[in-house]
Amino acid sequence: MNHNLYLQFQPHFQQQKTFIDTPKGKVYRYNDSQAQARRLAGALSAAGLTKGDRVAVQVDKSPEAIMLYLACLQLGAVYLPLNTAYTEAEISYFLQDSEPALYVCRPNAINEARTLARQCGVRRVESLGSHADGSLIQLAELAEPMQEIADVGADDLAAILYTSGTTGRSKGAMLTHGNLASNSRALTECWHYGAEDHLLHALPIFHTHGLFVACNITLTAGASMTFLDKLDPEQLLDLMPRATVLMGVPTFYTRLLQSPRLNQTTVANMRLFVSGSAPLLSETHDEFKARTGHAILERYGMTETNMNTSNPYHGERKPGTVGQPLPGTELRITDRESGAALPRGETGMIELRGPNIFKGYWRMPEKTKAEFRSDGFFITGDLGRVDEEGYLHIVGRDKDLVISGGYNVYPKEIEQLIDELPGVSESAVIGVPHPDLGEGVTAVVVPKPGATPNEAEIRQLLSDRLARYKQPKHILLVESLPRNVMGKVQKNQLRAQYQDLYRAKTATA
Ligand code: MLC
Ligand code: AMP
Repeated sequence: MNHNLYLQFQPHFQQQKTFIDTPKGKVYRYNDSQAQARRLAGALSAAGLTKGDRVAVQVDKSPEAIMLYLACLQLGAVYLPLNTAYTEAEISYFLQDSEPALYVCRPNAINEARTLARQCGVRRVESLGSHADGSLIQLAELAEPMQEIADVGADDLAAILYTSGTTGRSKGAMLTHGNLASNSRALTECWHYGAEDHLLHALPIFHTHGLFVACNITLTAGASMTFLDKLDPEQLLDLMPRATVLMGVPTFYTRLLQSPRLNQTTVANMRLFVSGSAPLLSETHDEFKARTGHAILERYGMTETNMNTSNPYHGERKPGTVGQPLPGTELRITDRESGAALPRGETGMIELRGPNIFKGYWRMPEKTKAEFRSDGFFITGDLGRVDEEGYLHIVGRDKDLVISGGYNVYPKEIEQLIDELPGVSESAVIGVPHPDLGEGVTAVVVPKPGATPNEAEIRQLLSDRLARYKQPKHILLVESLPRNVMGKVQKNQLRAQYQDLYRAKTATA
């Protein structure tokens, strides 16, 4: 049996109905989108790509990028989207690690991309722009549309998504056709997603949330969506009268709440607001409910696991919780060290098992092994407890991770770079409460005796090596870092000490 995720979307591809539209009124119908995806698959195939080949993609958000994703599925190639904010230094690592057969970049970056690809041993580079432009589109115009759909097993790779690690080295999470297909079916069912739904899509399409949750369930249900380049709350409010669903990270909701236009009338046509990727504050949930009458539905996911739990569509959506396991997903809370299951109500490590859980980290068998229990449960690194009604409360993280505006930032990666500066003795990067982004990346730096590194110098060092969103919003110079008796830096203490750093500042500090 062919388990290609593409087959789950195929029933809708004959239709003339809208798949994606844009605020400027451009419409991409299902049948036309499939035709373009087939031409792209034909172009990839003519270029020699075949099942299992990686296609690394760093392009601006566009419907054509989704068609490229569909083309990769059809061909059985492995789609590997990259954050548009990544610098050349970061991309270089991903290209070397994943060894793609093709690197697709933005048209205006083609020359630098070719040089980089050559250095990384990637033989082919094409471009794709956000105005249906780029060399890949030209190739597709000349290509023989591909008709056949690659025969893949449920366990074959559909995508690799890189996620930073606590060691500072990014890991490629291998997601299979079975992972993506099962998760989008579960979400479609749980959120009552149907062909009549219209999603406001303002998330990036290089992460699980904007690509797999948003696009895969739209495609599974045969629904439609408006693609917005980025979050613009006023634009969202303009479009709400003709939409039914919004998916966002918590920053979407805190920013929407700042607009006086957010009220019951503006949202009258909407049936569902979904939040995830970072904790939604109970106050945000309550304030949104008071203003609009809608209880935001919070769910919990991870790059490695897709979506795991969700508050119910019908029934109570409890603020501060991420709901119950999705159908087919098993959840348990364990003792962090021993792995023994804990009784309900106790706080411990969140572990998960099910068809949604990834296959492992790309070419990192040891790391993969370390994050799974012998009975197949994945150790998330998130700490939580399950209440008497079966709702999961995420109470913290065992991993050293900052989530800023829904993007994961691993302190180790930044600390390693800062520590390279000759005048720096050591550093600790922490996340502290930020009114707009949830957590603000903050660097606490200890200069070497007699040295006087300044903030500008540190910023300069980071500027072309780290994506902008990873760069500290604040750099604090201190004499020493607090340590426990074992010599370990006490980040909790630092977080407590600087908890009001951004509170007094403006929302965009
Ligand atoms: C942008 N900037 C950020 C940032 N986003 N800084 C810190 N954290 C962020 N998240 C910086 C830019 O570099 C720029 O810096 C300045 O802020 C303004 O940029 P912008 O492009 O205008 O930002 P904006 O459009 O306002 O974006 C903020 C945002 C966006 C929160 C809307 O970051 C976003 O869409 N986040 C969603 C991330 C996401 O999709 N996560 C899902 C991961 S999947 P400067 O200095 O140049 O001005 C996952 C699994 C799951 O977690 O469960 O879903
Ligand atoms: P990522 O690796 O980008 O997929 O981020 C996954 C992490 O985001 C999880 O391990 C959680 O720590 C966090 N996360 C996702 N959804 C939620 C949520 N609803 N509440 C709290 N944390 C969340």
